[in-house]
Amino acid sequence: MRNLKIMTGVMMLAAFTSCSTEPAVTDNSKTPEARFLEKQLKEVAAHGFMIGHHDDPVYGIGWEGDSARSDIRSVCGDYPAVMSFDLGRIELGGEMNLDKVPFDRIRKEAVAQYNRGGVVSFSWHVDNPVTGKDSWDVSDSTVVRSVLPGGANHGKFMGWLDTVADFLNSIRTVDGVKVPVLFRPWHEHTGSWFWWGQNLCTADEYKSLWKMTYERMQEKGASQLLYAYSPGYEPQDSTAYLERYPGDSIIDLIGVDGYQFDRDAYLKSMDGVLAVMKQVSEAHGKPMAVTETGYETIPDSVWWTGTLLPLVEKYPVSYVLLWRNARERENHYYAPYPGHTSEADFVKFYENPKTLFLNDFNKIEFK
Ligand code: BMA
Repeated sequence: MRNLKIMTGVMMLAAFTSCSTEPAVTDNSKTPEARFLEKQLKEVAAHGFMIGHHDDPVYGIGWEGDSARSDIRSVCGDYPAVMSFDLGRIELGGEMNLDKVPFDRIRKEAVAQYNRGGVVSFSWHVDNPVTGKDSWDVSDSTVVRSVLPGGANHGKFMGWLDTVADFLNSIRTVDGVKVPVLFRPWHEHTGSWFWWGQNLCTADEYKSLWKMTYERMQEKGASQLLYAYSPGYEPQDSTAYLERYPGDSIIDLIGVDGYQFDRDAYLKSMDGVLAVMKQVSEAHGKPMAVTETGYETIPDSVWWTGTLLPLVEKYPVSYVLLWRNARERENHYYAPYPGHTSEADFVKFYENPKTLFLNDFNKIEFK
């Protein structure tokens, strides 16, 4: 019965389309490039999972600002298929983000990554608009409420959103095409370490923050954006995972941010949340990804093939993104660099057919 209904529907739609002089219905809320990125994110998991790295081409261990350099490429010969950057402090109008990366450089690298066929994502560690301190300032639990319509900081915050939209709209190819990006604000909200976190606002306030963000981006014409929902690994059932989900009409990809401290605890939490995400992904028709992960300094020489690969390959994950290789903070890195003890294992990980680096990703033909 169900199949019969679907067939009838398909036939009616085909008949309507062939008789109609109207162009085929398209999703005008997204540019063609954003729609193609959406397709890639959905279909890539049938081939394997892309590898991503935050701030990959701008600095690494022992270097900064070199042209076309990447710790990941230095180790395995290829760039990560996904590169992410952070917008934190763009709202203040400065030239550099919170990690002292110039926004001009970020723009250039985002275009370069798009031109080489890769994927670009942005997080936003936005300052606390009430106290003027950073994202991690959780001293006041009325901040989200205060930026929503009617709140004391609403006007100021809309200006901040405009700054983000203007920057993202300025990331264009030489032909003027806006580079499609996966925007990932309001992340790790299931913990309480950011001013938009679990104990700092209600579920309704959090969802309103998303809706307001999305609507402002649309008003500003930033229709090249896709949106990622990225809780931490705290939720272990779909009710908890979706407690603050802003809705299918806003979100394009569901994610999780989770780091290893203790191996067993990491595997248990990640397995739990990834199994939940698989159900949510199927029920909501959204691709899923490990939007941030890693093991700081990688003090396990076989972590790549001994922990990360066996964990992730069980699930239909589109990408796994490693956090940054800080050049200004000792022992704060998540990808190997030449000479690191996990280098040989990372090369094995790279050679595994399931891991998709830039060249692997470029070989996939998207239907
Ligand atoms: C954190 C750390 C910080 C950094 C922030 C934003 O996880 O890496 O040093 O400032 O992300 O990139």
